[in-house]
Amino acid sequence: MKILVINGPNINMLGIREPGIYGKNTFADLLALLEQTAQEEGIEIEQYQSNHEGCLVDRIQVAYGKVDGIVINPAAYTHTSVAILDALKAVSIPAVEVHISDVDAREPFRQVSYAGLYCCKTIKGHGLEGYREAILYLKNNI
Ligand code: CA2
Repeated sequence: MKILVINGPNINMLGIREPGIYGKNTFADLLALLEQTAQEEGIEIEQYQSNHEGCLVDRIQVAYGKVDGIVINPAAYTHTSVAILDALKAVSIPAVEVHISDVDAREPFRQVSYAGLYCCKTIKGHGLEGYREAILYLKNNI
């Protein structure tokens, strides 16, 4: 089984500011968690992070026919990107949306998710652990 984990803009800056919202963990900690999860679960996990909407769309398209599931945190593009929603629909790969923070408890604009309209599950407010939960969900449900 192969899972692609996609992260949007500024996720690579985790741990640098706003620890009250996103926690103290860094992007390197997230990469370590993904590696550990892959080993423990005996699955292949590839990760991709970009600050650019079109690059995220391109990466989703490249996954067509090549991965079994997608875990995606589109970050700020969650709330704006019809292009990412359309890319997910186009490749039709089972996907789970992850948000590190509890977006429902934040500004109203963060309570809209375009990617979430496609995803079969959304995990929010569980910190980095949410990525592990999303991977396990895909492993057990696809
Ligand atoms: O909670 C999440 O995972 C978010 O997707 C994170 C995004 C935010 O725009 C979404 O509304 C919710 C932000 C990514 C990280 O942004 C940083 C901001 C300051 C310092 C470090 C990272």
